[in-house]
Amino acid sequence: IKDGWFREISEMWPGQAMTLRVKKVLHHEKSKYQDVLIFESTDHGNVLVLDNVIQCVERDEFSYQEMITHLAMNSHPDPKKVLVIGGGDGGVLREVVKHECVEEATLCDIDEAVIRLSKEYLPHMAEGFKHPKSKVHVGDGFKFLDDYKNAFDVIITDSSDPEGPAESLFQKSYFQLLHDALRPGGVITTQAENQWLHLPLITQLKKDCGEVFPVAEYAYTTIPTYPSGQIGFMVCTKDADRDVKKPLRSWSPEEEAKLCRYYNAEIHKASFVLPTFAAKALAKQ
Ligand code: AAT
Repeated sequence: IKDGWFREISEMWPGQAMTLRVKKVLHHEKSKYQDVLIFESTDHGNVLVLDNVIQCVERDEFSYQEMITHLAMNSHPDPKKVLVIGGGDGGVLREVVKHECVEEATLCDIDEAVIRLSKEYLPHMAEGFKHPKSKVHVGDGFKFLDDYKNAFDVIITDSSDPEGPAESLFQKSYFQLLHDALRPGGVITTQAENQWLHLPLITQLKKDCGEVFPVAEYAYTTIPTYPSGQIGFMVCTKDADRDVKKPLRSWSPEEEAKLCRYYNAEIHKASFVLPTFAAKALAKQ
């Protein structure tokens, strides 16, 4: 923070930086795994920052949390057991439990500080923790998954960027663990970065996922406070005949408008339509 502005400077997006004006620093600590900063911004609500990278901003978080969740949930016919890896703010959990078919939603984040501080400073996201179907485990997602085979219908990896504790969550061996932890017909989504900045990484992710899953597609959402204003997801399933680009289940338009502010059945389909430069790069995989 310099002169009252937070700047998100990182080699992961060279020569550019999102800048937000700070009203007040709410909390700052070094947890066991990362530097955790929470501040109130002048115009965008409260902001969670890990190792100087913006993780969520109250004003636009719903775009990311809804899309990473409902792209997976609505590509499964009847998700009952759901796992979230990362997502310590609780926002994805909040979205998962909107689906009444869910019987159990487990979250595994590596950093207890993120969970503890989100409950205090990001209550609208952390409400996901309060739901009777929610369970929390603090630990490394890679290690956690290794203990589960044939156990979940949907697994959502809401992880930070590959530099830091989330590095292993971008490896091919991780996608194999995800695959094996799914029940037949299971679906995963993972945080899969930005087309403008990380096309080589996305190309690799699509290749790795495509070797593990019979269906592996890239979709994206718009979000002003993530680098370059967009972030993508790998959406994969074990079911070779499933078309994840079309929602298998959907709410009525009235319900949808009550439950979601970004996701709808039309944007589910649209989110897989890529600009030509990205489509070309990914088509090779
Ligand atoms: N919904 C908020 C968006 C995030 S949060 C990423 C979470 O992943 C953090 O809470 C972090 O503690 C957790 N995490 C990191 N590594 C691991 C791991 N190995 N196992 C389990 N959880 C982990 C993502 C923001 C994306 C930013 C885009 N620039």
